Amino acid sequence: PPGAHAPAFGTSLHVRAARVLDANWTGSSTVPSRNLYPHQWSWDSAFIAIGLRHVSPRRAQTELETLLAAQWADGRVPHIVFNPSVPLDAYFPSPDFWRSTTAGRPAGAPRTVQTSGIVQPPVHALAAWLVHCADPGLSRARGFLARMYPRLAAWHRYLLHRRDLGGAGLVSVVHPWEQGMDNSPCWDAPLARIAPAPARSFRRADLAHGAPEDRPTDLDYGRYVRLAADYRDAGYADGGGEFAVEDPAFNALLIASEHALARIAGELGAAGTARHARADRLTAALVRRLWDPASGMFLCRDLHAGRPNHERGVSGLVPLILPGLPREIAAALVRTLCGPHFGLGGRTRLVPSYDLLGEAFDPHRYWRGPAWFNTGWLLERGLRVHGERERADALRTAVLRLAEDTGFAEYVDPYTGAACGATGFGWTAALALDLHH
Ligand code: 9YW
Repeated sequence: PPGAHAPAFGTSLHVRAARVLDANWTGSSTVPSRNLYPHQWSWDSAFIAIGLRHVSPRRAQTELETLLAAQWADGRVPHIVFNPSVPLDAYFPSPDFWRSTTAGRPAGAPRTVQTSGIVQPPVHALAAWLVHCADPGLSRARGFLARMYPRLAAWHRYLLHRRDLGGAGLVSVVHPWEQGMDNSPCWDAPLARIAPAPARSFRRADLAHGAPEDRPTDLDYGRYVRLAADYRDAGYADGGGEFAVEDPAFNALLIASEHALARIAGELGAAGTARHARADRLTAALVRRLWDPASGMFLCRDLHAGRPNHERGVSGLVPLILPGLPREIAAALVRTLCGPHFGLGGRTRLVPSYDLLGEAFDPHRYWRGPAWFNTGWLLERGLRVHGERERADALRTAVLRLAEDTGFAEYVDPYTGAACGATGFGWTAALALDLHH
């Protein structure tokens, strides 16, 4: 049980995690990492708010309010909101790359803040609901959900209407950065078609803070830059790009958030039934389109290739968070999670981001093998939702131990638990805090 070691390190975990969140707080939002990522990131903020609600429900509300204040008129929530007081060369690509406030403010980008033009997974409605639940009195007094609801609804509308590029009801990402698992081997095939931007045409900032062998390669970056520049040059209009992928985690998070939005509507006195029904239809589309019985998990679908991609990424297990998943699919996902490809309860300390037996597996390189705490948190939740209490408890213990032992690392070697990337990482601290409560 969680309480088993709580007296010894329980208090200190709370205090240490809260300290990380304090150190990363800018006054209106929380940076993922002071050195590596000195701005506000979209899905990071959602995860951070989920943990922050245990320290300060007020700050957790502000976190989401700040992000949604940077929403574009077409409904998209940008993946980065730039902090104007941070020097331009601290992170690449910087505002002068995205040009959101120049060139006629494409797609209704906000006037007063600079943002990127791509998106990240829609964890926000789920986060808003959980933040509300932490202190409903404060939330009601501040009209938190009433102010969030129209923005969250417009965000989901953007995704469901502008991003249904495959016409099957699911949302597509148009850049690997949108899905959030930047250099996952799932993107190797769709990225191979993209002509990389010349290395001399841009300067990476990440290598100044991260070990090169833990980060994406220069060739990956060339392709990221080309795709993002093409999207920008098309005025951020959707539908014409060379990269379009239906991803299981992105869509599962949208579905979970649609269910949360239904609850938010209920709290505001409206009926949530239509939203729950839509979430159920999306779940059915997810199963129809991305479920692969042979591998016992969900796969990405590359729209340009017109077929599923057979690389096994942890993204394909994330739909376990959905309570409405057919029983036999949930059972198969649990088997896959605990089998040789992902090793839960076996040889690994935390769930890897990619197939342990995959050809591209690398225990240190970013999303090509290392274990991340946000996916650990999501799978813990999924196991619990589907009645796998013992496994959920074990995963929870592993997340808490590793988060604390590594100083809240960005990601870890799934076998040894050794820290990789940044330490004092926002969502690691926040999600450990959440699991601790
Ligand atoms: C980068 C901030 C972001 C995360 C992404 C992660 C990484 C940015 O950091 O991307 O420069 O590599 O891949 O999921 O939101 O923590």
